[in-house]
Amino acid sequence: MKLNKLLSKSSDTYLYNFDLVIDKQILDNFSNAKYIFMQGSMVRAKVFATKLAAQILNIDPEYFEPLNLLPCKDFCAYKIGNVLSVSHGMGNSSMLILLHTLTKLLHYAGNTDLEYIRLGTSGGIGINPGTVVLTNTAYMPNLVPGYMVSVLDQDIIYPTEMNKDLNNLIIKAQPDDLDFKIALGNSIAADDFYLGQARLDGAIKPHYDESRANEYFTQVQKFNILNFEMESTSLASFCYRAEIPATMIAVTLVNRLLSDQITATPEMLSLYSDRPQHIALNYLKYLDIKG
Ligand code: R2B
Ligand code: URA
Repeated sequence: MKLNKLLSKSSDTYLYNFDLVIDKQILDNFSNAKYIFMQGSMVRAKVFATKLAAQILNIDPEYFEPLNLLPCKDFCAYKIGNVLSVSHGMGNSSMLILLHTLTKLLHYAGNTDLEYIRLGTSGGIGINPGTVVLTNTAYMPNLVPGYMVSVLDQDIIYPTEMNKDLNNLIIKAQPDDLDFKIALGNSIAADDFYLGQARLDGAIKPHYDESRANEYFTQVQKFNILNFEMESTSLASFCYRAEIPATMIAVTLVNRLLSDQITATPEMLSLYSDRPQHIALNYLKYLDIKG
């Protein structure tokens, strides 16, 4: 892990975005962490914490309610053994706030060896809904691999490669009889669900028509880009720079070559959304995590 050398536990005592005053109890709560799983929604982060307790620590869910370690309204964090289940909100800006704040907290709590994995949903490109994509490299919508940030008066593009060894290990950890497909490919993180993802059904009129959107999809597929979502570029570039192994496991809810709208039933959507968690649990069981 390679962090800002100017970080100082003694002067950085209040984490604004977590509304958290750092004291000994808080540092104890976040010590001995290794595997950090991030999801957009707070509900899903809690559901995953319950599954972790049941399947990794053999705790009967009937007698266990996961405890949210954060007092704020915007993010939540549950710790089960050395696994953290946190929420990151929607979009790169929310993800970046979470990444900076959580990484500082974990650093102050004495953790030196971390892995960050986003479990998410996405729009598939040329693959069947329900397929789960592990990301190799995150792209911007303009098909540049990297993440452009405007800092001071400069635009800087940072690398966005996810960790290859981590991806391979996650795939190796899956049983042969998994009843859905996993694909390794690239992802686009857009700043928007609609025009940023080449949809035609947003509230404002796009400057492109269907045939131009289809040309774009043809280009996208040449880069082995398999899905659209909204956080992979910030996650990949942050972790690349911080030297934290990271990846994204995102299920696809729709095949964007066939539809803009997500038409799967609530039952199917719920089944699909469980899949990244299922893959993560297989990975942790393979590693024989006891916490
Ligand atoms: C996937 O789903 C959300 C948008 O609906 C966004 O957080 C993402 O990356
Ligand atoms: N999340 C996205 O960002 N896009 C989709 O199409 C589905 C989920």
